[in-house]
Order: sequence, then C-alpha cells, then structure tokens
Amino acid sequence: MFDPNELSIEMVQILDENGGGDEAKIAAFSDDWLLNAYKAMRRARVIDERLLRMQRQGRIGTYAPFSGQEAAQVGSALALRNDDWIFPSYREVAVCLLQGMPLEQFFHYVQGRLSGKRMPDGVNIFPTQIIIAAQTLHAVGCAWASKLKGEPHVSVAYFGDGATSEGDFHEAMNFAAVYNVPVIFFCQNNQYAISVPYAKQTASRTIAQKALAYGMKGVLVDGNDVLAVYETMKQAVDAARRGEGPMLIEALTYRLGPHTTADDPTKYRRPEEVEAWRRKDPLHRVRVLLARRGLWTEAQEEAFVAEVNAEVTAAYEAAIASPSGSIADVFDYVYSEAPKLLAEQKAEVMRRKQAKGVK
Ligand SMILES: Cc1ncc(C[n+]2csc(CCOP(=O)(O)OP(=O)(O)O)c2C)c(N)n1
Repeated sequence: MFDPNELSIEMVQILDENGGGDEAKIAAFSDDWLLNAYKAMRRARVIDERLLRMQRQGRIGTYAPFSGQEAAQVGSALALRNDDWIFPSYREVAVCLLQGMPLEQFFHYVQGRLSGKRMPDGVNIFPTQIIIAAQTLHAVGCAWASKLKGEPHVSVAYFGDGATSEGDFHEAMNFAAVYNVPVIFFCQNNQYAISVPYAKQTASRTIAQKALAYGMKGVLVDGNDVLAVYETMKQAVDAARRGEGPMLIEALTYRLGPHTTADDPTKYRRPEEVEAWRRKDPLHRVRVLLARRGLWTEAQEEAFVAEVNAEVTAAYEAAIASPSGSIADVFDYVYSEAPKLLAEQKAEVMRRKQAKGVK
C-alpha cells in the first residue's frame, strides 16, 4: 500500500529569511550575480507598486499584482536562455520583462490595446493566458515541436496553485511525461486562488508530489529564495535540454497584495498571516546578504528606485502617445472571414458610433 501522508518532500532552500542559510552554497554565487538578481527583483517591485497605483488613478485597467513573488519569477527566469519559450499567466510580469518584453508593451496590454498581446519579433513569449491552466497544454505542444524539429529550446508554463485543479494541467503533465518533451511546469503556489485557500484546493500535502503520478520528477522549492529557485530551475532546464524530460517545480510563495485590483483580500485573509509572510519578503533577505558583502548602500537603493520610476513614467507616456484601439478590433480578429451575425453586429456598432460622432 502507498500512503501519500508518509511521503517526505523536503523544501529546497539556500538563503533563509534572515539572509543566512547554507553558507557554502551562498558563497558560490558571485557578487555580480547577486546584484543583478536583486536589481531585477527591486525593479519588478517598483513597477508592480506603480502599476497598482496607476490602476487606482484610472490610468490602466484591471491589474494582477505580484509583489511577494519576485524571487520565484526572477530566479526562474534567470535560469533560462532568452530563446526559450515562455507561457505566462496574467501574473508573470517580472518573468516577461527579463525575457525581453518591453515595459511599454505591457502598458499597451493593461490599457486594452490590441498591440499589447503581440510580442516584438524574437521575443519568445506567448500571449498572456487568462484561462486558468490552458497555457500548460500550449507549452507542451511547443516543447513537442522543439523536440521534433531538433531545436534546443525549453518551454516553461507558469501557473498558480489553483491551476492544478484544472483538467488541462493533468492532461499536459501526462502528455509531457509520456512523450518526454522539454517542458518545465513552474507552479507559483501563492496559497490562494482568489479567495480559495490551498487546503480547499487540494488534499495533497504538496503540489510537487503530483509529479509522481505521471512518472515525472517534482521539486518543492522556497519560492521566496531567489538562489534556491535559480539553482532548482537551472537543474530542471539543463536536464530538459539534455533530453531528460519534463519537471514540475512548486515554488512556495505568497501573494502579498490582492488577487487583482478588483479583489479585497481582507475578506479572506487574517492580517497576522500577511504580516508573517512580509517577514519572509524575498527582497529583504538578498538585501541583507548584499549588505554583508558591502555591495549595496541606502544611497544606491534610492538612486536605483528613482531610475526605475523614471523608466515607468517614460514607458507609460510612450504607450499613451501611440494610437489607441478601436471598437472594431473586438470584431476583427476572431475569424479570418466574419460570420454574417458578427458582420451585422459590427456594422451596427459602427453606425451607432458614427451617429454619436465618436471615432
Ligand atoms: C478556466 C477558468 N476558470 C476560472 C477563471 C477565473 N479565475 C481567474 S483567476 C482565478 C484564480 C487562479 O488561481 P491560481 O491558479 O492559484 O493563480 P493565481 O491567481 O493565484 O496566480 C480564477 C478562478 C478563469 N480565468 N479561467
């Protein structure tokens, strides 16, 4: 008999919440690597906080903040090559920025412009997926194509804990393992699917252990430890590139803010819980480590934050200066030839717009 409660899955951690931990492994990370990772996380946090404020000011539409999840996103993205394929959900802004998405492009997306979903040529990021878990199947298909064509790319599906309850996730896992394709399933377990807590999502102790049923390797990693996430992801990506098959990574983390700007998390989370996770902030521990090595001062922090704020303002201004979308876009890009009903609806909307004198 097999008792899942007897499974012992240890969480990979290198840098603990106080900036200490496995000193031998920490020493293997160079000053440059640490500074680069910290700047990517700080940049992401500043961008996230600005976007949240911009939504409140009515400058952008609904937004899904990711503060608290920077280490999971930055650590995993730093382990990739920039020609690997990314299949993001709506929360992976830090991953997309590191993989080459221009910040202005993201403003197009959150302002509802058609151009927002189309990445520049050479940026291997699929359009943001809103349908929970659907991108897991797309990633497997892409990885299978890479394998058949003999290309060296790895595909990565990013998703949350809630996505593991969808059929798509299980179909994707099964197919990936059977066909041994170079795909990584990267689950950011931020412990809530909107208001649904982990305990109501699954009876499995970990998400990582779900890999077992598919004959795939699974790993649980401290998602707030950028060093451990990087190391884990690097091993997974290198193995997939060598043809050793897919892997499921569960990065245990916490969403510090609301699910989206339309959500009020105080309705379903206790303040003490949020406070406990604030003490595990992924940026804080790296900052402590940088200070220990004498690499980063308060003045450098201030200058860097000002630089990112200027970058955000410039990207926003460039986006609003570009042509905005039209209501016609809603009708034009679903079918190559519009069915009769859709064509009639479009004609009516355009007639009404003209009657009102709007463009
Ligand atoms: C198939 C599907 N069902 C329901 C929704 C509505 N919905 C949007 S976000 C969300 C929660 C997803 O939670 P999780 O997968 O844990 O990701 P997180 O938002 O925490 O990053 C749900 C149910 C959806 N977008 N798609």
